Parts: sequence; structure tokens; C-alpha cells
Amino acid sequence: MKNNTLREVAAGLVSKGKGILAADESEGTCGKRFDKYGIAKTLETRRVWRELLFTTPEIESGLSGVILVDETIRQKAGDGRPFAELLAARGIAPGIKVDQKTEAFVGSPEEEVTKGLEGLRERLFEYAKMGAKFTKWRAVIRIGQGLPTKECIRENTKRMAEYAHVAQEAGLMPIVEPEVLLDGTHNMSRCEEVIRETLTETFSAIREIGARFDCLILKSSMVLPGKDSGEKATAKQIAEATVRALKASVPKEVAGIVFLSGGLTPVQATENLNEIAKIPNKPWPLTFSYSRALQEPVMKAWIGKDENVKAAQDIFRKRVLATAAASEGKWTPKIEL
Ligand code: 5MM
Repeated sequence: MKNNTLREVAAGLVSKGKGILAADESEGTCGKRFDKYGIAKTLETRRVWRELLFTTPEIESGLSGVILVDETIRQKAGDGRPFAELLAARGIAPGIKVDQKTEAFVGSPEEEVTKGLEGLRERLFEYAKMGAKFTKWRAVIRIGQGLPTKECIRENTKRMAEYAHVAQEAGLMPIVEPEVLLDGTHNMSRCEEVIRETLTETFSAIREIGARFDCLILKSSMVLPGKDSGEKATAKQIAEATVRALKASVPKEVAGIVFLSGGLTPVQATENLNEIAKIPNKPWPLTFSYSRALQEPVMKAWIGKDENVKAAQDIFRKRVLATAAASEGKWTPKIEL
């Protein structure tokens, strides 16, 4: 019974023509984004920002779910409804980020391991009561001289697998997100190799702990040349390399794959997804789970001012619908971004 529910939640999240909004920035990350536009960093401005996003007209046509953060799942909209309730009433599944920051990896301090297993079970039960239907855990993998180390990948994937197992037991469908960072001077083929290695380790750890592949979603980076590599790649090349890496390392039983935008511009994130969608014969449904690529232009239009809410929501609606079109390979440059 529990597995059927987990499968249903997963299927809903990756249903045709829809994807996920990642609105799970921690206070620090959200603060960095606010700083860029001079927006005051308070509990209330973060609440108003999230309300702007979640009350945007028509987003339910392109959004299947929203990933919240602890602070936000406890907050309410101006009409008094908790955000999780408001989203669910619109047919958008509320999810929750459950990892808790990173710590330096012993023996390779340039690398990080994600924390959050302590007290996880109890937190999951509380989130379920608040209406969460799914969860997310992110690990960060850095490419560099001698990096990533096998040991750091192993420790991160071991913890992530344990999280997935506990989340499935608690009835909250897990998203596992081993993010391979865009930062660095590496070329695209090195990125492909690291994504394959990381995902192979991820699924071997998940198999070992006994969590179910068909009751979880993978959130992955795309295969890209490092940000400072000087290498250029077309959206088609990125799509082909990404699908090749996924086919080589992700079990067919996995319920779906969603992509993070990882610092790509909104246009790049849309074009790459559109090309990925056009590739035939993929064993899993694939779509987006973007944060920055959906939110950046919206925040720029809002800049914390009430009088800009409508204009910002209009941009958000267009971004969601364009990205949703791209998830089906139906985006064309004629569709406004
Ligand atoms: C990689 O970050 C995730 C996807 O966002 P982008 O599309 O912008 O790459 C995102 O869900 C991330 O996990 C959250 O922003 C939370 O990050 P912090 O660092 O605040 O926990």
C-alpha cells in the first residue's frame, strides 16, 4: 500500500508537461539571492517572496510540485492558509528539503559531505503531518585537481541512500540529488565521466541499503563543460551527453529523473531541457526541478516591492509555461522566456 502511494506521488511529479519548482533555498542561499537586488533579508520578505511565487495564476498547468524548506512549510499566505495547503489545493504537491548543510570531508577538506540523518525519522513524521508528500536530499560533488575522491562520493551516496530508505519507510517519496557542480575548468567529457561515476555509486548504495528504485526520483545535473573551461557546447550536444550518461548509470526502474539548473541561465536551462526531451527511447520520464532558472528573472522584476508583484508573477507564469513546454520538446524561440 505504502509503495503504491510512493509510486503515485512520483508519477504525479514527473507527469507529462509538468515539472517541479525548487523553492527550498536555505536562509543563507536566499539571502545571497536577495542581496543581488537589495531586498531586505527578513523572515517576512522571504514569506512574501514565496507567496508571490505560489499564488501566481496558471502555474498549476506547468508545476507538479514545489520543494519547500523547513521555514516555509511552517509559514502561511496572507489569507491564513499554510503554504503546503495552498499548493495542494491548486493540485501542486508540496515537498520538503530535509538535508541539513554540509561539513568538510575528513581527509579531503575541499570536498563536502551532506548532513541531516540525525533525527530524520522524527522530522519526516512532522512534515507528513504538515502535508508534505515528498522529500529531497542534495549532495555536492566538486570536480577539480584530483577531485572528486572516490571516498567522498561513497560517503555522500551512502548517506543519501540511508535518507531515501528512511523516507520511503515514512511514506514520503524521496528525491535524491547528487549535484555535480558546474564550477571548474574541466571539459565536458570529464563532467560526463564524473556524473556516470557518481550516479553508479548512488544506485549501488541505494540497492545495498534495500531502498526501492521505483519509489524514488533522481535529481541530476546535466553534462556540461566546466564554467571556466572556455569550452562551448550546443544544447543538442549537452542533451546527447546527458542522456548517454544517465542511460549508463541509472536503473530503468527509477520512477523519473528531474534536472537542476545549476547556474545555467533561464534560456540555457530551457533549451537544454527541450533538446533532452526530443531524444527518443528514454526508459524514464524526464523533466525539470529548477530553482534559479525559474526564479531569477522573477526576483529581478520584484526587487521586494509590492507594486511589482503582478509584473513579477507574469514573468514567473511565462517561465513556468515555457519550461513545461520544453519538458515535452515543444519549446520554440517564439515562446517568450
Ligand atoms: C542545486 O540546487 C538545487 C536546484 O537549484 P538550481 O536549479 O538553482 O540549481 C536547489 O534545490 C537547492 O538544493 C536549493 O536551492 C537549496 O540550496 P541550499 O544551499 O540553500 O541548501
